[in-house]
Parts: sequence; structure tokens; C-alpha cells
Amino acid sequence: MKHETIAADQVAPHPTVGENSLRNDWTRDEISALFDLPLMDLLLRAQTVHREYFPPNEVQVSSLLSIKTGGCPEDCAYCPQSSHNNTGLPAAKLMEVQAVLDEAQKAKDGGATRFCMGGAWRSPKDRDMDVITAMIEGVREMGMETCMTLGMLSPSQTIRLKEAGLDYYNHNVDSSKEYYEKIITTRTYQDRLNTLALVRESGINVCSGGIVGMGEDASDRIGMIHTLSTLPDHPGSVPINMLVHVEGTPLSNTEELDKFEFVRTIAVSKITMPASVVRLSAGRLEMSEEMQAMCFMAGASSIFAGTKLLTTENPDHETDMNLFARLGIKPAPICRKEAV
Ligand code: SAM
Ligand code: DTB
Ligand code: SF4
Repeated sequence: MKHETIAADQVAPHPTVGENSLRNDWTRDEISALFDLPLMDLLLRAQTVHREYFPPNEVQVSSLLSIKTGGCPEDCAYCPQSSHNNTGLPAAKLMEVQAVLDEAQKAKDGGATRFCMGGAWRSPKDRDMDVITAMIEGVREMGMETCMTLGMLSPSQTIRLKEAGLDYYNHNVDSSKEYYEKIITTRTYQDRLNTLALVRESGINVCSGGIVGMGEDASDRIGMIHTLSTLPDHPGSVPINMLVHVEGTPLSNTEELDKFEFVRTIAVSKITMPASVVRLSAGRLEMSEEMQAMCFMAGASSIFAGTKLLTTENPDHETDMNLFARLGIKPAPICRKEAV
């Protein structure tokens, strides 16, 4: 990929006071021009913007648990949990509340301030909502922020999650609309946007991002950030995942994305959505420490900690804390954000 130095008038100059106010009128051309900046200019600008909104050198630590694993009817080409993919992952039933709370306690003891629970569903069933809301209430009582990702929601399910005190709902747009249609056929991009609108309107904080390295091209990464940064409100959390190549999925042999393109995706997300917490999400096991440091420089200020994501591996806590210490990064204290 070629990144030329571009004419100064194609990109807003280095930020001055007020210039990094929140905007949701970003154009694809502006986003494309950001991607094309020389890497050091892009990193400097992203870190400068980050510091206008967040304390420096703090990274929030979330923990993930798959509360309902495998056997998903959706055909997402990247996902180890789809029943359309032959990954050999056994399907499990929804976990019991106490078993989830036990895992949450371990995550808290390990330093997590947010506990994210994921269900391999197209949508949750109404009959599961009592168990799900009990999980939210229990994790909240432990003093952690709660996040759920359960697929598409109905209006009444969304209200129940809000009433239980859910802090964040994760629902990724995953890519551009054009590329999304190539990797998932069992639902539409608009379905995704509809659930995001329900969540936003209910007052639950939105967590939405995507995956890069799925064989998409640069215009798809631009399209994904364009979708997210032009939503009526920017998502409070923006997870950027590097594809985890899982054998048995159609994307298992996808060519590795240039690492700097991933770093650029983090930086452009930060610049376009400066008040959002950009999360360096899946794929860290394949990243060097230097690359992760570059992602923090690019404005990533959250990670998933613990040896397991949902079904795939992740660096262990000690390795992460060792990296934090060497980089002078501190885990961010809990800061519960009430959505409006
Ligand atoms: N079923 C729900 C849904 O799709 O919204 C929630 C769980 S789903 C596993 C949550 C997210 O995990 C997906 O939107 C995708 O971004 C991410 N994900 C799944 N498989 C992945 C992979 N192999 N590599 C990176 N991210 C992945
Ligand atoms: C997100 O954007 N990434 C997390 C979380 N939201 C739910 C999931 C990553 C899953 C990676 C593949 C797996 O472990 O199954
Ligand atoms: Fe199911 Fe979510 Fe995986 Fe798609 S990403 S197959 S909806 S668990």
C-alpha cells in the first residue's frame, strides 16, 4: 500500500484548541486523507487528540466471558462460533448465573473494571432474559461495569437490559456495508444499525467497532469508520479487532494485513471519534509488544485481559501488566459513564 505525503490542504492542519470537537459529519474523503498521512504525523495527531479527552498513559482493562458458546445460526465468515463453519467447537447452553458471577469475581480480582458477556446468538430468546438480567445485576453489585453482546435485540429486550442496569451493549458493524454483505448473508448491515439505534435510544452506552484483516480493502476500512463516526452519537467504546484466523472458518487462510494498516485504523478511529474509548481488541496474541505500544500511541486506551477472549486465546494478565509497567501505563480506574 502506498502512503504518499499529501498536500497540506487535504487534511485539517495539526489540531489547535477547539478543532477536535466532536463531529458526525466526517466525509469519506477526509477519513481517507487521514489514513494517507505519514504514519508519524498520524500517530502524533491521534495521541494529541486523545490527550484532549483522556488522561495520558491510562488503559482501561476489560474481561470477556462467553456465556453461551457455539452453535450460532448466523454465517459470519470470520467466526469460530457459527454453525456454518467447521471449527469443531462444541455448542454449549446458556451458563448459570452463579457460574458467571464466579468468573466475574475472578476477573475483578485480576484487575478488570468491566466485565463483558457474549452470547453466540442471532438474537436472545425472551425466555432467557430473566437469567441475563440477573447476570447484569450480579456483576454490577460487584462494582464492575457491565457489557453484553447478544446479537440483535427487540425493543422490549433492550428495555429490560437498561432496567437491569447494563452499562454497555456491544454490537459491531464489523466492516463497510459493501464488505459486510460479502462475509455475512444471514442478516443485513441495516439490521445491525437498527439494533444500534435501539440501544442508543434506550440510554445504554453503545460499544461498536469492527474487524480488520478480513481481506477487505482500504476503502472498506474507511467505510467502517465512516459508518461509526457519522452515527447520531459516536459509540462510547470502539473495539478494533484484528481477525483471529480460526481453522474451519472461510477466512482462516486470509492474507495477513500489513500491521501498520491496523495501527492506522486505530489512529483514524481516535481522531474521528475523539471522546470514544478505542479498544485494542482481538488479535493481540499475534502482535509484538512494539506493535501494541504503537496502538497505544495511536490512541487505543482499552484492552481485553485474560487468557481467553470468547473462544480464542489472549495474552495472560501477567504479560500485559509487565508490558504496561515497561511502557509506564496504568490500568484506568473505573469510571461509570451514564448514557443520556
Ligand atoms: N453474536 C453476537 C454478535 O455477533 O453480535 C455477539 C458475539 S460475536 C462473537 C462478537 C464479535 O466478536 C463480532 O461482532 C466480531 O466483531 C468479533 N469476532 C468474532 N470472531 C472473530 C474473529 N475470528 N476475529 C476477530 N473478531 C471476531
Ligand atoms: C469485540 O469487538 N471483540 C470481542 C468482543 N467484542 C465481544 C470478541 C472477540 C472474539 C474473538 C474470537 C473469539 O474469541 O471467539
Ligand atoms: Fe454468531 Fe456473533 Fe459469531 Fe456471527 S459473530 S456467528 S452472530 S456469534
